[in-house]
Amino acid sequence: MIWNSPVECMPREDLKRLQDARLREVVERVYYNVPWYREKMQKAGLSPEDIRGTDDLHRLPFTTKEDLRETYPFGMFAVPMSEILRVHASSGTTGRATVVGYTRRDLGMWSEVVARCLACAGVGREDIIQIAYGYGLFTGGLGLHYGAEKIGAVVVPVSGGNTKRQIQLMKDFGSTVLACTPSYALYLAEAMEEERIDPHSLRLRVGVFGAEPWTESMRREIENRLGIKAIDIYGLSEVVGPGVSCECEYQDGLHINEDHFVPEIIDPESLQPLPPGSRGELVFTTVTKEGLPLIRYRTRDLTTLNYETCRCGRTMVRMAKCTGRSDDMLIIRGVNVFPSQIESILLEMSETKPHYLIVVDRVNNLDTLQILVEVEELYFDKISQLQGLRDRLQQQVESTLGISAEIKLVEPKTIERFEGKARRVIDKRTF
Ligand code: DLL
Repeated sequence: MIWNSPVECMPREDLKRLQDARLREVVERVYYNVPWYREKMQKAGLSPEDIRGTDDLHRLPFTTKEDLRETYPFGMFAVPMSEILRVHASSGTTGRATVVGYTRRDLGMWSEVVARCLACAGVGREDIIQIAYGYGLFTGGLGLHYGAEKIGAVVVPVSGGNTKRQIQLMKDFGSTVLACTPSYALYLAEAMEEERIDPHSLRLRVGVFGAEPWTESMRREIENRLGIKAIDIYGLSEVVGPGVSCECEYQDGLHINEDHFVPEIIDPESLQPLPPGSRGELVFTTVTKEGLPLIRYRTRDLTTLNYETCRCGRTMVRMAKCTGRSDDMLIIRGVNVFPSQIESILLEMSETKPHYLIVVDRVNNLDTLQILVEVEELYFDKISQLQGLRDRLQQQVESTLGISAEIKLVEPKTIERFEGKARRVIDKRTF
């Protein structure tokens, strides 16, 4: 079902006109209400009238997470605090949190875009949705919550963690939809196997997974183990939280709610916009937000955009699954390495489990790469097989990444599990 077909299937010329008008409005609002933006625009020699539509986007200054940190906590809000109804915050790996404020209209818009995403994922009012994203300052729990209520599904607001109870509720309530991080979905699958619960005996049919990168092979793994359709949902707190984009039943790119969030792809080095179809860093301008409107916010997520109409009928542009960020790339012995490349290799092997840890270090001025990976119980006692497996993994990593790695096969369940976002890389180097 398409939640808002007049918008989601709008002819692209009409959409462009809508975006142009909304962009003009938001530029004017930030210019007059956020001193930080006014200063930036003045420095660039721009006044609001110079921006007539999305074709002028490239003239505007960028906004980064660092900018939000510098103006912590509320320095970039565009309305008085009396207009703000809720705040969320994103922890980030280092430094201060970034804080996001929502007005009543922002919260309404957020529920609307999440409702669109859930409908896109095939979720409807007959569904029982178990929300196992964390509730609290993180946007996952509450973001999914209000969107699910809007479409009229039954919401089970269980939040993250307490795996045994998650499984119990899934059984007792007959949850049909699971919303959590993909790594937690795998963890749940594993816990079910341990408790000898056949996931296929549950009513679960769809997973709405996001908040961290995951590969196509991980999708296949989750779909097979849980017997569900695994849908990718994307978002970031600064822009709104979950609901920025989501896959439809064709799982062929995530439809961006473009009437609210205007995307661009830039070269993360030169910062120049890239032509349609190029892979680069995703940048968003929020054209309707009131509390914290953002102009050209650099997500650091790497993707491509596909403007063709989807088989589902939606005209909203699709972004490819994000499997890397312009800043999670590791440079090991001068070679660019994406953790997702390593994950794909591990998931291709039937003997290994999708639980791994990448440890990067520097010994005698030489970078080292160690990959710890759990081995299926079945294989763990067979030393000769383990040796062979280690050699194969080593070769595979070397031929894919172009650098060698030390593979350490570890016993099942020895690598730390996460209820939220998984931390899979430890970089011990000091630069
Ligand atoms: O993770 C919002 C969210 C909650 C999205 C629940 C989906 C579901 P942040 O904590 O601000 O917000 O983290 C945002 O997480 O820039 C991406 O790098 C990454 N990310 C989020 N969704 C995906 C996804 C939430 N589906 C950052 N695939 C983003 C890959 C994702 N990366």
